[in-house]
Amino acid sequence: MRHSAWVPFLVVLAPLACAQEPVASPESEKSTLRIVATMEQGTATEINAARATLTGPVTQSLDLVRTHDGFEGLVKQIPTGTYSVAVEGLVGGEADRFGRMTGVVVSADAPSNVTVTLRSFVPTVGDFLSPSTSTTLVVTYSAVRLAAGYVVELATRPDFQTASRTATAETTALLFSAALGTHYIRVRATNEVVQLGRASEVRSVQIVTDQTVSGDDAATAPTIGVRTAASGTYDALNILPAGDEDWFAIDVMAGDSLTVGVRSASLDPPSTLNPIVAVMDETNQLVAENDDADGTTRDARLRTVVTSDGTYFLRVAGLDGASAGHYELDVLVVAGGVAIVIAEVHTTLLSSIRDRRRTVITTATEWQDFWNDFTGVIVPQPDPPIIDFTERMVIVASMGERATGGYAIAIDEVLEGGEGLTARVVEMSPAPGCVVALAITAPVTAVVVPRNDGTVVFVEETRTQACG
Ligand SMILES: [Ca+2]
Ligand SMILES: [Ca+2]
Repeated sequence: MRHSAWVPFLVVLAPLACAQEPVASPESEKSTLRIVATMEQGTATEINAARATLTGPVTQSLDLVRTHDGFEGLVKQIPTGTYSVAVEGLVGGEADRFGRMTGVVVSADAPSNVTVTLRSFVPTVGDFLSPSTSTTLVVTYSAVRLAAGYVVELATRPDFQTASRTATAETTALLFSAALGTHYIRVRATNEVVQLGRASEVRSVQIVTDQTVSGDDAATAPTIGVRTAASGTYDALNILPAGDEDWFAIDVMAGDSLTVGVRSASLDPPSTLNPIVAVMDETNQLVAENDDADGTTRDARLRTVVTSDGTYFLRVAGLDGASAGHYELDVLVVAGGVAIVIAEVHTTLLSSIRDRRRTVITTATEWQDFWNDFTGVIVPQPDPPIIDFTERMVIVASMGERATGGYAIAIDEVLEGGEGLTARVVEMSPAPGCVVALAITAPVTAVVVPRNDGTVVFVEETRTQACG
């Protein structure tokens, strides 16, 4: 007798279900609320369903029914009190429109009414640069009324299978991808009622590989220039995928100074790449290598003076072959020469020289004029150091007026060779977020060197100083 075995089971279940029903307190009053949802004028999408969510003394959801110009529904027997009424206009089950009325009073005296206007809940995605060499994509989209946040979906397939989702409260999102090719992006709005609104139109962007030609090793490295002609910024480069190496060749002569910088963290927006840069000689022996230029950045930077004529190689890679992203390569070749002895250095942060200068002083009169400005804020002014201008001259670099402390300038090297001298000027600025003195500064440096009647070439370098 199979049936008889089920009977006792049902008998036991029924009383339990009854006991779990909420028991209304006898004194609470009940009333009825009529919800009307109307469309904002000019909205084109056809809404095929609408759902209302009440929050207040009770929380309740109900599907509304279509009327000739909108949707409506009746909520009966709800406790009196103040409610918030949210209505989602649905397309294919997803919220295409949204509206909300707060402070809706349901009283016992008469049936209450609320009208909620439904407005678009779908963001519009802005433009990208396409094609892009950037593995960091900046996506912007329109703000949606009553949205608490946005979910940005990035996928390599138009059906958004295996999409990555980025949630943010902003109308700009930073997305990262380690893949090449077409990427698809769409955005959804979200709030306390709508978990994921209807998706925006899908936009696509191409991530392409290096636009500046690079090689994979010494044998395939393209020559980017001969000596000073190699100097410049090479952009639109990627280490992609992780493990990629970019190689460049450069022809130099013994004594040439070579500065190589790889910018990634300091790009705007910053790249995900943590670069390392290396210089190899003709026989592939490592000459110099750098991971981080200093403690404040992941950018790589090195400087070396090459010791033989011929081809040298620059290699850019991600740290431990693990990171990927785009970067810009700065190359600076200063034609050879011998570092000369700097006899004296005079430096101040508090001059009265408010402009940016690069000058050479060759007479005592010019020196006296300069000294007046150099010591401009000191009372009484000290006399200028005596310089024999038949034997020596002064190279001056000023940074110009700055609104705070934290800035400094130096001439860290003077090379002799070719047509005259090359002075390397380093301008230092405080790292973002550093606490700096609130005082106007005007950094100046002057170096005294052996007289040279050739030209003086200034080579510029900028650095960010760590806080402290
Ligand atoms: Ca590459
Ligand atoms: Ca690094």
